[in-house]
Amino acid sequence: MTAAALANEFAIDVRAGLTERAQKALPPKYFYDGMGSALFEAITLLPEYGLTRADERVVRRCAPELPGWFRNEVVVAELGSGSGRKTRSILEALRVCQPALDYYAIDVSRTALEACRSELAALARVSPLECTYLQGVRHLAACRQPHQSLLILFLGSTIGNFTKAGAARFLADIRAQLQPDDGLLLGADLVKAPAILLPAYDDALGVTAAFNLNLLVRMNRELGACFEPRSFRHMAIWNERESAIEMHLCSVAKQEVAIPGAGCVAAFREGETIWTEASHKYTAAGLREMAGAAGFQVSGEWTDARWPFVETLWLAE
Ligand code: AVI
Repeated sequence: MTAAALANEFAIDVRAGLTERAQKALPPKYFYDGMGSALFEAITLLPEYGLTRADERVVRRCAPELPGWFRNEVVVAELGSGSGRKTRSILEALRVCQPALDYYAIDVSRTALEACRSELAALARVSPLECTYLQGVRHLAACRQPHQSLLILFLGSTIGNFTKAGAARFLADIRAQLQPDDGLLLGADLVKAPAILLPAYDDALGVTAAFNLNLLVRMNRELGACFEPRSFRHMAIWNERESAIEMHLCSVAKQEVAIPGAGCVAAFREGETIWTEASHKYTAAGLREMAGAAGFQVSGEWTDARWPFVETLWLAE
């Protein structure tokens, strides 16, 4: 997508999300501008947010077992390359039997792709694909050789930020591109007590609050909006029915905010919120059900004991 198309999509989503719905909402993908990506990196270091450390621990544990699941040469593709830090141990393990390794990083963010290339270039031939996840997988499925298996990495519980229906659709769409002997390694955060989850999304230092409020700053910068970040406060809520932590931006007063770049004015009641993210938490049984429904067979499961988090390997049947 060109920069102009991305800007236009942001304006359309802002207008629809802040003026046309009973519950105002913005898609979480807009968190990740330069500042948002830096704040997310800081979140991963917070004592309250154990998710990323758990993901890294489990990836390190399962990596040496991965080559045993594949008979063919493996081509690795990662959805949402991030910094590439977690991926190191997987590439190192695969290189033991396959010294010349191809790794495709799929991300819409050029900055993330560049960071990932410099982190992993010593371990594999790194090819960045600047496109959506599905476009990237479609492209690789079409141009891979018959003797190659695709191993798709979707780590960090990013699947949790999809709606339940969206996740099911997305996984089925990925499966439709794969062949028998291809695999998906999925990282997912597991359900745990709200007393642990709530501080993870509302930390004492206020880093997650800044990450959330940065959306307002982004609208000010990119759409000429007039948000006063201090007139909103960060909220994290545990939604028991959906097994999800929701993040909201709550208006502390009745106010109207002009957003010229989106061609609208957003009106807020005191206490009204913009819903900015849902982070779904799973059970191992729920994930197995999702795998079956999408047409995968669960082949391996590795769980972290300190912060319940699972890495699950699904093979295309
Ligand atoms: C990227 N994603 C898995 C994170 C999560 O935990 O849902 C994003 C995040 N939001 C607040 N803190 C971290």
